[in-house]
Amino acid sequence: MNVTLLAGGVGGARLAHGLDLALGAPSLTVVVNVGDDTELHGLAISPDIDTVVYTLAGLNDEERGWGLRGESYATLSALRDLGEDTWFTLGDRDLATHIVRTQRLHRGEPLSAVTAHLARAMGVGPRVVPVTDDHLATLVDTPSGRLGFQEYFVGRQHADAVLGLHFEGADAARPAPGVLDALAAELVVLAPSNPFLSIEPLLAVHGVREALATASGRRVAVSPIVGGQAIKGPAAQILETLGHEVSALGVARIYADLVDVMVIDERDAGLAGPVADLGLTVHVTDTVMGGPPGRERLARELLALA
Ligand code: GDP
Ligand code: FO1
Ligand code: CA
Repeated sequence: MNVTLLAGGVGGARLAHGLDLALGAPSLTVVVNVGDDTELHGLAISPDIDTVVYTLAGLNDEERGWGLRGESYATLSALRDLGEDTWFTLGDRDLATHIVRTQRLHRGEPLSAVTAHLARAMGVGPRVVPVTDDHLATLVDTPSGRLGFQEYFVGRQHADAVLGLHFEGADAARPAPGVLDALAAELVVLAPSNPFLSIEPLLAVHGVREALATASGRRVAVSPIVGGQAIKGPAAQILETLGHEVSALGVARIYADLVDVMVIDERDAGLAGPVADLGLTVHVTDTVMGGPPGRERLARELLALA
């Protein structure tokens, strides 16, 4: 069975890993958000792509969710001594990824080709594809004004209220090669990623929302909200400030026109009725992915829904 996962960082990467274990690499395509991408120290950084690739390679730092396990920070410390801003923690080995990416982009390679090269070099089997090769940057409107994504998320620790989001470049951005084809898979899964910061920017790329809305395969979304809370990050706060219910039902309402099945956590079993009333099939299970066995189990349940 061909399966496509739409993914942000941590929530996306965990489920990608589960699907890789359950399915075997050649049948899996992971389409990844690039709205978080930024440039620092002259280097092109793609945090969600790297989180997915490092996780599939078994190299990621599980505790933090981003970056490589067992990192050292000698280069960052030297950059600080040279007067550079070092608020964004780049490890020595992680920097090698950014150097290779930057060098290949400067040579004219599209991000999708660079990502395929890096994934292959790290022994990753599934196809990992940025949603677009074009410029797409998430900007966050807050009471303090419009902030760049990493300034909001890392620089200010996502403490500002989110009043709105703007996806710079979305009007002109075209899906990367293979993205629209991947949406024709027998099973398309929306990862339990942040609906506003990870999934919305994917859908904002020209043709992606339409392709998902009319896809002939089974379309399944997994709620990132469990028991009224996000497992990590600002998803719950953003649901609230943007006027949505802070629950798996609030998420289901956002996805109702795009998916057939909503997977909610067993802690939220009481919401199964209201979610079904949206016209969705509801699957209730333990959606909290700890280690590899939990990820694989959830992935197998999703495959059975196709
Ligand atoms: P980011 O780009 O690193 O912020 O990661 P994503 O957008 O892919 O995922 C963040 C969301 O994933 C958060 O809202 C979390 O609540 C959710 N999440 C993380 N791990 C899990 C999990 O094991 N199960 C579920 N249901 N949601 C998760
Ligand atoms: N997230 C942080 O909260 N603090 C950091 O210092 C940080 C560094 C970092 C370096 C490389 C990388 O690929 C990701 C990094 N992240 C960091 C995560 C990144 O900001 C993500 O965009 C967020 O986690 C949201 O997805
Ligand atoms: Ca992200």
